[in-house]
Amino acid sequence: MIEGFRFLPEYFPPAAQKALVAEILTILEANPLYRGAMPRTGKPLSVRNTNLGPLGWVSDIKGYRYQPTHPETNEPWTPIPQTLLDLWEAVSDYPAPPQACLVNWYEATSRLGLHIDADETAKDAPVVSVSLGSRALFRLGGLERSSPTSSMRLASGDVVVLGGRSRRAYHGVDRIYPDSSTLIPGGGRLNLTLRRVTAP
Ligand code: MD3
Ligand code: FE
Repeated sequence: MIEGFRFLPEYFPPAAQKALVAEILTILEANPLYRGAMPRTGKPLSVRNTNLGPLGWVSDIKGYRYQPTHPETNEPWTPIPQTLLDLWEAVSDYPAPPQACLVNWYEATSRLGLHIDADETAKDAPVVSVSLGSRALFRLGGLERSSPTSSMRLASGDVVVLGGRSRRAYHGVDRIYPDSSTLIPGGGRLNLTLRRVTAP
């Protein structure tokens, strides 16, 4: 496995997962999921998303960027919950708090093609990911699109820390296992990624 990748299975026990899902579902009322689009083509993304924190990652026909407000409500994003700030503090080994929490919502047929995360200027900060709900088949490669990849299932409560070289690695989600969890009413998968966008 590529240097800097840390897998923390079942970091959140079931009761903590339930509390976190409840908190996120409440937040989604004022901070709704929306469907972004691919830069240039405007093709709709397979995954709906929203953000928490002072900055949020947005993708539309004009490009990828971080911005302080929700693109549909034009309101500031809701602050990042304390549980997630505590997680960052515990696992990131980074001297400043995260500025963005991207919330990705996967339905049964959603997928996320192989990509790198390159829109953050704090290049030495890790990304910390939390999976909730249905399991996903996650694929992690290397620094080039042609690098060999390996696959693993991410289950509810799992945390992944992407530091070091893994931060620049290609990765994606090949599929969701829709009936693998009852955590989220109606099924589905939530992935939360904590990010530092600018150097402190
Ligand atoms: C490896 N999310 O939000 S989580 C993303 O399950 C993203 O929603 C996936 O890729 C998801 O950009 C994967 C694990 C993850 C997150 C960020 C990474 C792996 C990563 C950044 C760099 C390298
Ligand atoms: Fe990514």
